[in-house]
Amino acid sequence: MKQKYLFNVVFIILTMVFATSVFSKEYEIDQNSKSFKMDGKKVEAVTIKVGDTIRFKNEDPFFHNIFSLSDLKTFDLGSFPKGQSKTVTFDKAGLAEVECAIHPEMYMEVSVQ
Ligand SMILES: [Cu+2]
Repeated sequence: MKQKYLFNVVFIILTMVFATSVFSKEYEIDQNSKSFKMDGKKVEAVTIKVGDTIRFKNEDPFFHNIFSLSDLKTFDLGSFPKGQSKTVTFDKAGLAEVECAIHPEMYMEVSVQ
């Protein structure tokens, strides 16, 4: 009886992991000319789904430090140079404001649905 319960728990966890890996997407948002860009175009807001990941990639010849103080997702990626990237996975629905600690003019919103 206990073994069957354990089996079911493991099965459910594996199914969830599989579903997340198949259906979640990774978006790349570049830091370029002190702007957030996606596919070469400046973005001030993006809409993603719960479970999706954003890869923040620095394409500028100087450091950026991407962070968010939002209730939805608080993170601080630290300073990183050109060519490096860091990822953030958004696991709840809501709105996150994303900024750069070095360049106050950099700002974008991530809407997680
Ligand atoms: Cu910056």
